[in-house]
This record gives sequence, C-alpha cells and structure tokens, in this order.
Amino acid sequence: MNGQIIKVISNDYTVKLDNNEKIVCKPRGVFRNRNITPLAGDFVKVNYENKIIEDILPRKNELKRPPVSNIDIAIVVVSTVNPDFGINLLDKMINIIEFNNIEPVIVITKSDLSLTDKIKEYISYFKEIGYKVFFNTELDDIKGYIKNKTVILTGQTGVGKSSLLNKLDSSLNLKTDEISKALGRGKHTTRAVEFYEIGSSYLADTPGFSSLNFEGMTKEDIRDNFKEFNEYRNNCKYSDCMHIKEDDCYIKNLVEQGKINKDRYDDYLGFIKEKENESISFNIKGKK
Ligand SMILES: Nc1nc2c(ncn2[C@@H]2O[C@H](COP(=O)(O)OP(=O)(O)OP(=O)(O)O)[C@@H](O)[C@H]2O)c(=O)[nH]1
Ligand SMILES: [Mg+2]
Ligand SMILES: [Zn+2]
Repeated sequence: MNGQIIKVISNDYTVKLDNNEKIVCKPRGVFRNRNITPLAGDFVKVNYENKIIEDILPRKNELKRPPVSNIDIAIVVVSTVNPDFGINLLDKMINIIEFNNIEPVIVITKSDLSLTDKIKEYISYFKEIGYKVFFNTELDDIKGYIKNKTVILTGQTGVGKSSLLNKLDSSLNLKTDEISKALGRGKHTTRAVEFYEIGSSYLADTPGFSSLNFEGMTKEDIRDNFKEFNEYRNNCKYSDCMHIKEDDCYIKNLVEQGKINKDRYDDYLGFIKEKENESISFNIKGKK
C-alpha cells in the first residue's frame, strides 16, 4: 500500500495511507545499512501486515532543518513588530526556499499592533514580482491557497507561527510563546516532526531558527533566486552578468530607476559578500 509519512517520533513513522487510514510503521532494516532515513513528507510503500516501510518514492525536495521532504509551499511568517520586521532576513529566507524548489508564501502577523508605510511598500513590491502575501487574518484565503499542498511554516521565533496554525485549526491547541521554544529546540524532540491535517492540506510547524546560511549554494544560485532579476537578465551586456560591477547592466539601471527595490538589491550585494567570505574562510581552513 502507498501513503505519506506525516509524523516522525524517533523511529516511529506515522503513515497516512491512500485509503486515509493511519498506521505507525518502522523502516526496513536495509535503510539503516544504506544510511537512508525516511523523512516526514516522504511518499512510501508499506507492508500493511508487518507495518514496515518498504520503499521511499523519489523526493521532489528535501530539507535538513527541519528534516522534511516533498514540500510544496513554505509559509514565511514575518511580524511587523515583536520581533521587528526585517527585509534582510525575509530576503534570505526566500532565497534559500527558492533554492530548494519550494514556493515561498509570505504571511504578515501583528498588523494589529503596527503597520508602517514602509512595510506596506514591501508588501506591494513582493506582490508585484509574483509572490503571494497574506495577513494572518486572511484565514480563508490562506486555506484556499494551500489546498492539497504539503506546507511548512518557517520564520523567526515569536513571529506567530504556532498561533497561525491554531487559528487555521482551533482544535490544534499548539503551545505558543516560551513553552513552544523549549519543546521545539529540546534535545529529544529535534527529530520529531508532525504534519497537521488542516482541510486537505498538511502543515508542519517548525521551531524558530537562530541562524541561516547559504550552505551548498553558489553566488550564481543566490543571484538566480532573486525572482525580479530573471525576467530582464538577457538585457545585460554579459549573459553571465552578476549585476554588480559589470558595464551595461540592465538590472543596475532598474535599481537606479527605482523599478527594482533598492533594499532588496542591497541585500543581494550583502549575500554575495557573505558567500565570498564563507568561501575565503573555507579555503583557509582547507589549507591547514
Ligand atoms: N498582537 C498579536 N500578537 C500575536 C499575533 N500572532 C501571534 N501573536 C503573539 O505572539 C507571541 C508568539 O507567538 P507564537 O505563535 O508562539 O510564535 P512562534 O512563531 O510559534 O514562536 P516559536 O515557536 O518560538 O518559533 C504569542 O504571545 C502570540 O499570542 C498577532 O497577529 N497579533
Ligand atoms: Mg511556535
Ligand atoms: Zn546585469
């Protein structure tokens, strides 16, 4: 029988079968020998009688932290205040999500506390370049958009990820504030992931992260994950233009004309610098 892993607690894998039944399975011993770990999100073949995961179907994508696979959408939750809205972190999360072939969807929280013109400007800009942006009050729209999708919630600690899940499904009763931090980061629960069924969607809450980097990505990858560059890149003089110091760079012109958001472009320059510094320290370490 086929199904999808929707919950992992140490070596217990809850599989939702195609007939909607849920069973708890163990993985086949051979996975361990081959160093294969089934992930929450995996589509699997199971032996129903023995409750064994026999096979893992090819993954569309997989993430290390949280350890999940086959994600369609990552909801990037950002608050206007507490913690303050920061375009740099948002751009970084979007870049890494794009790199993993996942669609980022932005959800803004705490607009009841504050909503500056600057944030409104960013919201319209993100919409203009093709991203979906919702407020956490637009619950029906969010539900409609994620219908039948496998979704993770990501974002800084305290932005309101668990609160959003509770609002999407009031029967969830997820812990918010301090307690959720302890749970999410606790040693014994780091490998625990659960997808909640909300309507016909699967959503996983993830603990807020403390640091993010561009591990495994090249400078070109970082460039190509800026959606608004791609449409116009053929207008640059050089086909491999990095849009930094090159002559006749169309993208730089668009930034000067205010058609590409300057803050986002500055974040791009910063990310490239960060990547360069990462490579330098890597080389130094490598020589020792
Ligand atoms: N005023 C207001 N408060 C909110 C909103 N969303 C969440 N909060 C509050 O913000 C605090 C943090 O919310 P959580 O849902 O625990 O945040 P989280 O993103 O799950 O945090 P971690 O689990 O630590 O990653 C809680 O006190 C919530 O009640 C909102 O839209 N408006
Ligand atoms: Mg939480
Ligand atoms: Zn260019």
